[in-house]
Amino acid sequence: MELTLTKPERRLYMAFMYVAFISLFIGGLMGLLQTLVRSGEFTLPWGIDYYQILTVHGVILGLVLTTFFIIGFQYALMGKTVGISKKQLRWGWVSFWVMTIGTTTTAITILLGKASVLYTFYAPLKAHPAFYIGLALVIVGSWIAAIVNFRQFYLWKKAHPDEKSPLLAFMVVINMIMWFIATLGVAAAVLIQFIPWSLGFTNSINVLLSRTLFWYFGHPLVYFWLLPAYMAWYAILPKVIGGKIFSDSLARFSFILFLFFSIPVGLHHQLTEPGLDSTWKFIQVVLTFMVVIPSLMTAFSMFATFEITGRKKGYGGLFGWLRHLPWKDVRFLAPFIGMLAFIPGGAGGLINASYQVNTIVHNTIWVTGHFHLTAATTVVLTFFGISYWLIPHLTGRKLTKSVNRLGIIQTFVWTLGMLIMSGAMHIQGLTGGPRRSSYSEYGGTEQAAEWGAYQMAQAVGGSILFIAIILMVYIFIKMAFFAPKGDEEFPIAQEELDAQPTPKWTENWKLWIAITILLIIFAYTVPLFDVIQNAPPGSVPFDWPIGNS
Ligand code: HAS
Ligand code: CU
Repeated sequence: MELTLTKPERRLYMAFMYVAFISLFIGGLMGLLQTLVRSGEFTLPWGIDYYQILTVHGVILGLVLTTFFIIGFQYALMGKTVGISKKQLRWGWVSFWVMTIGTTTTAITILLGKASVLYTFYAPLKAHPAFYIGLALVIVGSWIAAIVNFRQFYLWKKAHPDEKSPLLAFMVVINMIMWFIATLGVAAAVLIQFIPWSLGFTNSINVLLSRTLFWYFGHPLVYFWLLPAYMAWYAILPKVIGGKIFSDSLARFSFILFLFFSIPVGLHHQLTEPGLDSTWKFIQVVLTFMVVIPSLMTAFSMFATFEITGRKKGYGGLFGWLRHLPWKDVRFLAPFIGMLAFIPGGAGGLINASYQVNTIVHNTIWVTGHFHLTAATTVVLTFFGISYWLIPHLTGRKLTKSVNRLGIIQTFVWTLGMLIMSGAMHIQGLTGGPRRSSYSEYGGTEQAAEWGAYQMAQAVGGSILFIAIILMVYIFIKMAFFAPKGDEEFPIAQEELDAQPTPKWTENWKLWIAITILLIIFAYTVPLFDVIQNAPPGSVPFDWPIGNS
């Protein structure tokens, strides 16, 4: 059963989208500037610091664009499948404003040059207290959204005692449980460590503890981005291509596995860090390979959906089914290219996670290449794919042929830019090129010319990407304000009529949360205990110089 979104609802969901697309523009502009600086051909004007724009880029795209888009999209999915009450809607607005005030506070500190600490805000880099307070508000706002979603789901379950929950609502709840448990780590670091330290109440900070708490959150953060894309792949794309959901149970089971294995793996970002025992690093490496499984299940499920739908339409042969796919429909094309990008993107992830191999790529610009394939291509192209129907649906307009065509061009421009930029990053990373660095020269060695070429390629890719961003912002404005009035479909796929019923155990929430917590306790108790117990006295009692300021 699908519900109709009311006018007040649509306004709330659109509010999140406005912030998301404004962020896309600002963050994308910073990305362009970064690649230009790294090319060695351009110096930032007005004394602006490289690390300042790098911080804007990471925070605005990695944390703000994603969180706003995801929470807005998830609210829309919940409104469509289980409904939202007037009271919940009010709390929805509270979540929006708390997040927006937090974002603004953080943004101001970065723009004033008081928080050039990058999106990971590693201590001993120190920002103005308002930076951390703003971040804390964004997290609190997202918690309010999580609680609203849980409540929506709970009330629906109570009203429909013997029915299975709508798949998309189930997925949203999983993602928000994961997010809630994960953000406890970063909230602890911010509230207990960073805020007192930046206010001057304490004059030292346990660096390793803060980084460990950050990555306890940082890995599930990337799955918090990925899962909404998977929601669209599992439950929306089949409708767009004229098919059915491949397997409701498989989709639910893969999300449950994501809940279990997304969190107890953060140490794979700290494999080269001293002070953490290698046994526990190894254990988390093994758990990281566990979290690959639900992605492989997803790949399998996507192929199956495409093939079954194609055969039903009468396309035979080994690859005949590829031909039936609606290549000219941007709602399909953009996410599909996202999937393609995830093949090398995921493979790169496996390389990163392979413990010793990590020493080759860690802290090189290879990692930047990796997350521009996964986050900035797989996830972002899927989010764009969603926007092409969601924005007009929310504003009561139509996705016109010409916007569709522009969207296809946008998708290709984006893909081309990312191929060039991310490809050059991967290669330069393998030759040791550092990440998080404005270095554009490598003093007098034979690598100078080679790196110069890669960095030039990154600037070319970055410029192409910026054109794609301008196109996307234009498309957004068009769909939000100028497209002809009409009713754009909110595509939600159905199961086959003769599908096997989904087993009841998939909704054993208490058990899923208990297993999740047990796995976290198992993976993190000893490492955290070590880090606290063996902290050097008075870890870092000075202000770290930031950038070249
Ligand atoms: Fe990662 C670093 C390991 C996935 C994002 N990652 C990062 C950072 C970010 C990030 C932002 O182990 C940098 C953080 C920082 O600032 O330091 N990553 C992995 C692994 C996976 C993975 C094992 N990462 C992601 C995703 C991200 C993301 C998803 C964002 C959305 N990553 C690492 C590690 C590091 C790391 C280390 C630390 C590196 C270091 O040293 O600092 C896995 O989840 C990947 C599994 C995925 C697959 C692919 C399945 C393919 C599918 C597509 C099917 C295609 C179809 C179409 C159906 C195995 C589902 C086909 C059609 C045809 C016609 C062919
Ligand atoms: Cu990770």
